[in-house]
Amino acid sequence: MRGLLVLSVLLGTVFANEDFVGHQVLRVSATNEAQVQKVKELEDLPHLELDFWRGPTRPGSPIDIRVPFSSIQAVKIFLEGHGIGYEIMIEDVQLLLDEEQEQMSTSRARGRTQSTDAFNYATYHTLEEIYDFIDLLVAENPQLVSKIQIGNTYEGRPIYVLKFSTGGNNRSAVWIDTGIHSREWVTQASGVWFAKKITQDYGQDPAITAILDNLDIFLEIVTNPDGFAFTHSSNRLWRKTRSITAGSSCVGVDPNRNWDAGFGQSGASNNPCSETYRGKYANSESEVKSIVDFVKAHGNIKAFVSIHSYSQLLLYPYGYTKEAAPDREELDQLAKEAVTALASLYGTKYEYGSIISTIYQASGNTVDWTYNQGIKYSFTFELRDTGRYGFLLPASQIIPTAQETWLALLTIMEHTLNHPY
Ligand code: 0X9
Ligand code: ZN
Repeated sequence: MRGLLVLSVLLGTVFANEDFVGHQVLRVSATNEAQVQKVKELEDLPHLELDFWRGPTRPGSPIDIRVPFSSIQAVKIFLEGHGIGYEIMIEDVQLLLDEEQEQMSTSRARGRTQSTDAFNYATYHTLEEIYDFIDLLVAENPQLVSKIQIGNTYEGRPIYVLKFSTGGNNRSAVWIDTGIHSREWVTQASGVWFAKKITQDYGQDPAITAILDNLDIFLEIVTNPDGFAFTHSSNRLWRKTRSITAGSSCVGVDPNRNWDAGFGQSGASNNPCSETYRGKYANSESEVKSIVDFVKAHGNIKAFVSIHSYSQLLLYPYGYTKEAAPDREELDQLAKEAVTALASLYGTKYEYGSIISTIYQASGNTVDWTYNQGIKYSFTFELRDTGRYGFLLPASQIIPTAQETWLALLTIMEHTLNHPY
C-alpha cells in the first residue's frame, strides 16, 4: 500500500500537468509609445516567466500577460511605478483549467462515439479523439472525404490532412488549417466542426455545393500534433512545436515564425526559450516543412486560410514587412465582406487589415510564405474572444465560434470560385 502511494506520488511528479494556481492574466493599457517600451522591458526579464498572450503592439491596444503567482507583486509594482494602467482579466488561471477539465470529463462519461452524428462538438477533445473522428468521417463519406498523411511530427506522430473532393484532376483548391499553435483549442475544435459541416451541407446547401463541385478543400485540423498532445498531458498553455534545440534546455519552435518569408528578420526571436523562437533555419520544423512540400507538390492551391485564436481579427499579408501586398485592395475588400458575414450571425465584431499594421511585425509567418508562393487569397484568422477568456475559451462557445467563422470561410471560398486566376 505504502509502495503504491510512493509510486503514485513519483508518477504524479513526472506526469502531472503543470499547474497555474494563482497565475493571473493582466490586461495592460499602454497609452503612449514610452509606456509600450516599458512593457517591452518586462519581456526581457526571463526570471519573471511572463507569457504574453496578446501584444505588445501600438499604444492604446491591449496587452494581455499571464503572470505566474511569484511574479505578480513585482509586475504590479513595476506597472504602477511607471503609471501604466492594468486590470485583472483572469483572477486565477487554474480555476478556468479546472472548469475546462470538469466540462470535458462530464462529456467524456458518454464514452467513445461510433458515428460523427453522435460526436460531441461542444466539448474539447484529445488528439486521439480527433484522429478517431477523422477516421469515422472518412468511413461515413468515402465518396467525398479522404485522409492524406503529409508527414510525421518531430516526435513521430502522423500529420493528417482531410481532402474534400467531388472529383476532377488536381482541381483548384482551398486550404484551411487550425491548431498550428497548440493551445488555441477553439481552432482545432472549430476545424472538427467545419469537417462535419462540409459533409452535412454538400448537396443540401447551394453555396458549399457550388464550391465543392469546382474546388477541392484541404483541411488540416491538428497542425501541431506534438504540441496539442502536450497541452493535454503536461501544459495546457503550450504554443510551440516540441523539437529539441541543441545547446538549449528550452523546447520548441514557434511554427508561425518558421516559414521562409522574411525568416530571421525582426518580428521573431533567435532565443530558443522565447515563445516566438523562429528555429535554426526556415522549415526546420517538420510540421511546417510537410505543408510546404504539400503546397508545392499540389501547385494549384488558390486560397490558404490559417486559423489562430484569439483577438477576433481577419488578417492578410504582410507580417514581415510594411510593404503593401500587391493585392492589398482586393484582400481588404474581401476581408471586409467576410467579417460582415461573420458578424451577421451573432454580432461578433472582427477587425481586419494587414498583419503588420493590425497586430505587430511577425516574420516567418505562414501566410506571408503562401502569398509569396502566388496564393493570392492568403488569410489568417484570430478567432474569439477579445480577452475575457483568451486561449481558455469555454467549450460552450465552440459551436457559435465555428458557425460564425464558417460564414466568413464561405465568403472567401465563394470569392475564390468566382475569381479564378
Ligand atoms: O503571434 C502570432 O503568431 C499570432 N498571434 S497568436 O496569438 N495566435 O500567436 C499573430 C501573428 C500573425 N497572425 C496570425 N498569423 N494569425
Ligand atoms: Zn496563434
